Amino acid sequence: MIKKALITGINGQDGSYLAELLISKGYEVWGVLKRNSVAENQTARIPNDIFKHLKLEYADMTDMSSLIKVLIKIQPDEIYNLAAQSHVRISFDQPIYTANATGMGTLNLLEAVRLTCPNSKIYQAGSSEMFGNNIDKDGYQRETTPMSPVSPYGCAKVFSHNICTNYRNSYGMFISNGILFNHESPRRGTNFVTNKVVKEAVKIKLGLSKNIKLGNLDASRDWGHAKDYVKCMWLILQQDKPDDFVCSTGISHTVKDLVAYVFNELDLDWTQYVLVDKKYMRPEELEFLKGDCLKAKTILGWKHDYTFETMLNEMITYWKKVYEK
Ligand code: F7E
Repeated sequence: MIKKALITGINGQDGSYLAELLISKGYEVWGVLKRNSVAENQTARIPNDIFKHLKLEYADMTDMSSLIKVLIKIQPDEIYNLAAQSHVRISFDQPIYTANATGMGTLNLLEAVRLTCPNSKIYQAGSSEMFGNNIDKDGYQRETTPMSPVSPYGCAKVFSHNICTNYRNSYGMFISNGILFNHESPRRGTNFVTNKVVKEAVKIKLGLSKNIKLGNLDASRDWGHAKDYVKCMWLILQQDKPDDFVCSTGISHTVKDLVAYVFNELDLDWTQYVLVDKKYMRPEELEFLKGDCLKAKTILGWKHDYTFETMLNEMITYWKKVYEK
């Protein structure tokens, strides 16, 4: 029988790659879309060849009735909860909206599933932002590392993580938490640091811009490719029992390393073009992330196809194509 999957946040970077993966595996893929005043933006990141296979419905994580309506109609085998206000710095500007969409939204979904289709398997998109500045003695964060978030977004994700574990234990529902470290691609929003740096560096190279303004250059992140990470999400739901898994590369680079690599690939000296602007700093910064994904590798058999360098090279090629036109 054909499996049915429902993706919340299908128009995001991860939603679009996950939809592609599930379609290639023969799933019937449903997505929920949040209404956007520019209709084209609702599906902007979904390539045309994928779009024609999708079944899309309007729903919003803050509106449980809309979720119930969609779940009654679809009765999905697997649900991937990727919807969120996912920008950490913006979560300081819109903390209540972030708590509602990213935190309470998960509880709305869990209740809707419990009432309408309690046997559906649920994947919850957790984040390394949940750890805050906690690091284990060996320098890594892993499933057992305590969580002390340092942003409204991180706090909302911790609520979602905990309520998912609570529903799993209380009601015997199949709910698994992914704990995903930063993951990027050409489809990443250009207000996240990787795609912002690549896009602006390519514009500088082509004479279309003079400089780039950034925030904290010393923060260090564990950056992987979104295409690799959606494979991990799928594997998590193919297990016999629900569990929690870190998904990371185990390598950390500073923002400065990222900038230096991208500008160097374009034969530019980054120190000539990068300005620091307080506007892009966070009131409280998460300084260092490096994830240990041994559990995912061992139990799920998950592995990466991309490195930090091949991922950034793909992004550089993408933006060159856009601007060289
Ligand atoms: O920042 C620094 C910034 O916004 C990375 C989301 O997917 O990953 C993402 O959250 C670092 C931070 O990602 C700029 O201060 C410097 O230290 O690309 P980002 P993020 O905040 O780590 C986690 C795992 C998620 O779950 C989130 O949803 O880069 N940084 N200058 C800057 N960041 C931005 N955005 N813009 C700058 O100009």
